[in-house]
Amino acid sequence: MIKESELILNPDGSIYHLNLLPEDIAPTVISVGDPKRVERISRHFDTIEVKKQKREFVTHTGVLNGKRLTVIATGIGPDNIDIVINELDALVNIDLDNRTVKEKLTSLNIIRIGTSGSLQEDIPVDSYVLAKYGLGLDNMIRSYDTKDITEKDVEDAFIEHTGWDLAKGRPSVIKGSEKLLKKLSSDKTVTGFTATAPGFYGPQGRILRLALQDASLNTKMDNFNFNGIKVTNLEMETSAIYGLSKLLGHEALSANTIIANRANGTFTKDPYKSVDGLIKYILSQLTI
Ligand code: R1P
Repeated sequence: MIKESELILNPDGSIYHLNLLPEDIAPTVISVGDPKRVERISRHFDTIEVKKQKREFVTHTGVLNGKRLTVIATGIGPDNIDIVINELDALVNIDLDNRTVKEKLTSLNIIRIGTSGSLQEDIPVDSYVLAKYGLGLDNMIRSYDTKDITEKDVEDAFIEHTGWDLAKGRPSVIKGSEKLLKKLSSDKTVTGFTATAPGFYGPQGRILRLALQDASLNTKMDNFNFNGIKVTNLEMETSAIYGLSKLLGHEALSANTIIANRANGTFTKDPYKSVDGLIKYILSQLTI
């Protein structure tokens, strides 16, 4: 039995941060960073049956073309992903009344629809990058036992190529869902290797007033190549989603629209249009 201090429930029996009951979520969950993006997705649904929120964790569940879908906002960063993926998993795989892990486990499909910066000049703004791999620079996943889920040879090559300072933790390389990558890929998408940073400024090489620990890291990242695998883009959630999903037995795939190209300094003309394009694309691929 999992103690009250470890599996925290609200007075109505819902899970602590997400404020959701098991029946509130669908087998396919779309995660987004921005809470306002939830409505931009659920407006396409034919019906919406659940609208709940606590803090930045806004959730809508409904049906589109006969398929039940949940869309949930994670807010920004890998620390929030730890909360969202663990609590989504608890909703399907822990009996909340008995506080015990269910015998028959459920695997969710988790698809991130996010925004990101490209590191490669040839991946221009408004491209849709589907991450075959996530590169975790954030270390969140290292609180768990990761020995069976990481691509250690790629990690070692990245550490050596960049001269990575291990005082920042050990980068992790984790593969996304092949099944979802196949389902969501088309001639409109780029298959990528998405790096997840633990912050927006220094951790992504942006300088406002503070000097960086390694000012040439982004350049070294963009010319890292392991057997044809190049780091395509930088954001703040993908690798954490991949790590926890893999450990818990869920299928996860991250789709990001490129709103900034860090290699040539360009920014999309219209970020909302860029995001809406990716939303429509993913919804249509999911409900074919
Ligand atoms: C930073 O501005 C935020 O935008 C990106 C980053 O991953 C980070 O969460 O994604 P979202 O647009 O999904 O939030």
